[in-house]
Amino acid sequence: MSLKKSAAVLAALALAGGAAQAVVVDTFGTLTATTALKYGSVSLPTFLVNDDFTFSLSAASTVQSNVVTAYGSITPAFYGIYKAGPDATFGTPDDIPVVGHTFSGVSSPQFDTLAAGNYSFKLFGLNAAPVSVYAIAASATALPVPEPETYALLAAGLGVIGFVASRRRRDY
Ligand SMILES: [Ca+2]
Repeated sequence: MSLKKSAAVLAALALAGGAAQAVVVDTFGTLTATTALKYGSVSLPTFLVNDDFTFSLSAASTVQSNVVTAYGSITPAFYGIYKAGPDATFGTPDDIPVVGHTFSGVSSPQFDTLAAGNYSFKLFGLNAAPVSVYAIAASATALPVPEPETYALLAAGLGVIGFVASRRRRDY
């Protein structure tokens, strides 16, 4: 089964079970540059993993995340980053998907640039073993904020380019 098909199957399963409100399993709190780990487990084969891990960003950041199966097998699996939406509550229909990552068994670190705000990692997957344990690792690095001098330099640079361009037009 291709990744796209796997994601479609998972999305259908998630919708089928969507009547039940998603339960916030755990929270990272405010993500920082220090990598934080959260664990989840599932103990029934073919049972759908549907876990939420909320986090917040105090500034626009690059978020690094990865889901690793520590024991057993959760495959196929999908995790997305969602915003809480206008009602500020996770697990309700107005949640806004920001980005999604699919993996089968083994995943690789993902990097997403996000604005300041409240988010949730939403993990969907099928347990393919009697017992599976997974870990989600996440950290955030604030994006550099340009200093006023940087803007002044940029404006000066653009001015010089404009001056040179106008001189060239006059020369020809
Ligand atoms: Ca919501």
